[in-house]
Amino acid sequence: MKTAFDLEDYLAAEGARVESALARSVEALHGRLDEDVRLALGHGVLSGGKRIRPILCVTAYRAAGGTACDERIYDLAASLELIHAYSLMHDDLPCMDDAELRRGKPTTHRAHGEDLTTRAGAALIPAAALQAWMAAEAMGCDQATRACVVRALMEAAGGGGMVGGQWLDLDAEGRALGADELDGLHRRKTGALLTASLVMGAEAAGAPPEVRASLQGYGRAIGLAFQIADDILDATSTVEALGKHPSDAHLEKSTYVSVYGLAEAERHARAQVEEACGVLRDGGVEAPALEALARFVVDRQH
Ligand code: GRG
Repeated sequence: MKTAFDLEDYLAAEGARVESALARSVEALHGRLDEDVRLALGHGVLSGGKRIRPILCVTAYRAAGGTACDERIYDLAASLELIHAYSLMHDDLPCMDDAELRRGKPTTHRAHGEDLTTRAGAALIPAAALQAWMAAEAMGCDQATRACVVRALMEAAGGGGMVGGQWLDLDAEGRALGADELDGLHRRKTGALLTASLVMGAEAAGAPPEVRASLQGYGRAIGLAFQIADDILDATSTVEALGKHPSDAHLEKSTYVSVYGLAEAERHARAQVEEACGVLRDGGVEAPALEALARFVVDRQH
């Protein structure tokens, strides 16, 4: 049934533009990396996925009044996906989750080997920073805005964000975490990059501080909701639907399901979605697409 905002169409259209931007990113590395490293990188970057981070970035950009609708905003948004891709490639390595499947396909190291996957993942970090800088420059953002955009991306990717969260996660294997510890870990590991998606869109659009703050608050709330949904799917879904093997129980991880139970975890995720939409409304940000995306974060099947 069609609703006022057709999220399915939106995800398909935006996802296609993100795919084109990612193909440009991989192509731009031609001649700058050994070709076998670039092919491994291409496997990690172009093997599917929901592309939720760049879609959130572009959507936030528009909600904040941004008007560039051409390739440049998608190039900026795709820099987030380059960081996300590297994190999954490294997370799947034998020294971490040792995963064989990702998005229904062999993981990058299963297809290209550990050495090339490690190198390709590392190459993606500076490539993402450079791409964000150059895309913001092409969009006509001034130097201060370009610096804000790249800083948001790198801070979210770094020790105070995703890498720090992953570190805490590895450290916590086999240990029972409390609710606050779990939130702290996932605000960094998963939430930071999702929040940066919104912040980068807002910065690139030159949003006033209250709109930026509202989009950031929305990002923080859906960041947590996204991880709770991820834990629920890991506990309840199938390899076929997820395109990967559930791993939390096998790695003896504390999750939102192990800490709260299934029903309470679902309630907690939905409360975060309501919080996200409330923050938008309170900030005067009128964005049906962002409200629909918040609901998608918890309603998704993979
Ligand atoms: C060595 C300490 C250290 C860090 C390296 C590996 C790494 C950096 C970070 C891992 C971070 C990580 C795996 C976060 C998971 C976030 C998450 C919920 C991923 C799933 O995202 P989706 O559902 O995936 O958007 P798709 O496939 O749709 O792109």
